[in-house]
Amino acid sequence: MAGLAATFGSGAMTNPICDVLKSETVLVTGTNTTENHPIFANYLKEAVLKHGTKILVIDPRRIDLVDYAELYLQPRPGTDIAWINGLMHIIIKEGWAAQDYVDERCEGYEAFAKNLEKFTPEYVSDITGLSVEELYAAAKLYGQARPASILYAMGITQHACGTDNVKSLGNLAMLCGNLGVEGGGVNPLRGQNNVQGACDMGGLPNVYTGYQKVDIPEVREKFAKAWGLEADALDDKPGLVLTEMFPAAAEGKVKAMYIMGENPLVSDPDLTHIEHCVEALDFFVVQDIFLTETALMADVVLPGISFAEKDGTFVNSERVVQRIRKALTIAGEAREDREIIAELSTRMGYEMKYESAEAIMQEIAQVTPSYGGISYERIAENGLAWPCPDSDHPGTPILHVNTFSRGKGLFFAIDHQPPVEETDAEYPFILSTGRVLSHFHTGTMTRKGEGLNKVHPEIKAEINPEDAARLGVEDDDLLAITSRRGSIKVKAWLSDRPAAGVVFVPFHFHEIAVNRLTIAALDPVAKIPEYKVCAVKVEKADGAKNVVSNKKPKKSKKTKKVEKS
Ligand SMILES: Nc1nc2c(c(=O)[nH]1)N[C@H]1C(S)=C(S)[C@@H](COP(=O)(O)OP(=O)(O)OC[C@H]3O[C@@H](n4cnc5c(=O)[nH]c(N)nc54)[C@H](O)[C@@H]3O)O[C@H]1N2
Ligand SMILES: Nc1nc2c(c(=O)[nH]1)N[C@H]1C(S)=C(S)[C@@H](COP(=O)(O)OP(=O)(O)OC[C@H]3O[C@@H](n4cnc5c(=O)[nH]c(N)nc54)[C@H](O)[C@@H]3O)O[C@H]1N2
Ligand SMILES: [Mo]
Repeated sequence: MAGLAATFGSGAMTNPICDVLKSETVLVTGTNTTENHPIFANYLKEAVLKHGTKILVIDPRRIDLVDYAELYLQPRPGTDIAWINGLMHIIIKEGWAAQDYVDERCEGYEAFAKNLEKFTPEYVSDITGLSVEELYAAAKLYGQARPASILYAMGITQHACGTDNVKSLGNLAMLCGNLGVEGGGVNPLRGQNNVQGACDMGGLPNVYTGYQKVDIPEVREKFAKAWGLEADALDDKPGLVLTEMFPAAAEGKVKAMYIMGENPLVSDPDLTHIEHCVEALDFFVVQDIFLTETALMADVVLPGISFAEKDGTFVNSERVVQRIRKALTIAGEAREDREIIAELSTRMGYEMKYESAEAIMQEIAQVTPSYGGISYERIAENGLAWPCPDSDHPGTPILHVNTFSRGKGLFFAIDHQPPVEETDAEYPFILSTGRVLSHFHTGTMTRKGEGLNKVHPEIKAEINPEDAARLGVEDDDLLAITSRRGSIKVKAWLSDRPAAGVVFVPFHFHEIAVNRLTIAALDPVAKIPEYKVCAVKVEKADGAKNVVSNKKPKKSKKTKKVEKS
């Protein structure tokens, strides 16, 4: 969001999902689409098979979508700025850039173009491991196509230079005039089912709903008025993001924490450090639908209920606000998240009462310009894409048509930045982490599904056969993978998906917690951790082959009282 907002003025997917059917080329990078966005991947396959779309995959791991690709490039992890700059260097030199579009709609071009001069194919080849020929072929495939779309996900963002990676993709799309057009765009595939909605609703430390900034006095006054408060009652200082809160807890600057629908004791980087941070808290509340690893450390657990048991809306990746409807009623003491929040607020002295989820949507529409025209009535059948400012507005499937949200699109001059932790003689492998199709994140939900556990009962480390041969390791042998921060044991899966020198481990299983190894190096703007690159050593481990169980972790001593969930 930070990268796209700086470049275009708005940090969301620019085009609808089905637009890839109209693209001449789709650049797919840092998204393992078939496993993590399988519905979207179906559109990509349809585009290739029925509409002549060409797919260019650039990913350090040979993902399944490569089977549908016109061209596949396998760069070293953490070298995206270099190859993107390299492609743009070639595109300008070959005259494939959309100069009229650039002159008319963008700014900052000169400094940007100057910076590209040194990114010659040879220089880029040195950094990325890609050949000069590969770089030319990729530049041609994207650079000559109109319209061309870019899809990306965590392989681009989860780096200490994640924001700059995103800005670089923005540069590339602007240079070729691919914004504000059907079949074009820069499209971040959002992750959690409603992460777009959570962001839209101000689930960020610096904005209210619809990205209205807390440091703008008129915005604060408007919200104060809507909530019946004094004009100056609301704080003008942005808060902390998740990855800043934990270190702040260790320093005693954050004393209490209330976590809702997040399991950071499995999902955050450098877990051993996170545990220390949580132990330093005076008071810790967790609101979840299951008793998670994180909930086990809490002073108080507030049991919530799942998506299937409540009314509301989810906003999908393409900004479409859609209804979800209550399908189940389950007896018990668990309550809707919104009811718990309202009740807490009321007990803390600010009475909050909403009769229904719909009443909340009415308030959202009143205080949020981009949601002004969204109502349950209008989205009863089909959703609406924001911005949708009033009740006659049809919604906005494509952003930045005619003009960018910020006026002109802004080019940035960006330099290659190596990963924070590079390999060396002691830690010679790059560790990359991510997901598999059958499991979701920390497994709280998917690991309770019998079918999914049959399909994917355990987690394995993908290792290139060349490395495995050197280590004397065969399929299912136990590996010890160690970083400067911790060590795990995990079975080997010999696979040519990762290149030699790279191992890939999913983070889904708490008992093989790969986040013991990952580094909490943060992007300076977005504060996203560098989950995709750290240095490890890989050894063949002795002893029994790894046995995976579903047993709950031991209760932490700190747990005082845990409500039945
Ligand atoms: N089945 C399933 N689906 C999910 C999820 C899940 O847990 N399970 N989680 C959801 C969530 S919240 C998210 S955020 C999305 C994530 O969706 P993805 O981002 O697709 O998920 P990852 O598995 O993290 O894959 C990242 C991709 O980036 C590549 N990559 C790694 N390092 C680099 C690099 O340096 N440069 C580039 N260009 N690529 C790199 C990896 O090889 C991989 O193909 O998935 C969502 N969908
Ligand atoms: N090594 C490594 N680590 C990563 C990543 C990676 O690629 N590599 N990816 C990162 C990314 S992109 C993400 S998004 C995070 C995900 O990390 P988390 O968000 O911590 O993981 P989830 O397992 O999705 O946790 C969601 C929690 O919400 C609960 N829940 C589900 N529905 C509801 C509800 O309606 N109400 C309430 N109150 N709770 C509910 C679930 O039981 C679960 O405990 O992981 C990050 N961590
Ligand atoms: Mo995510």
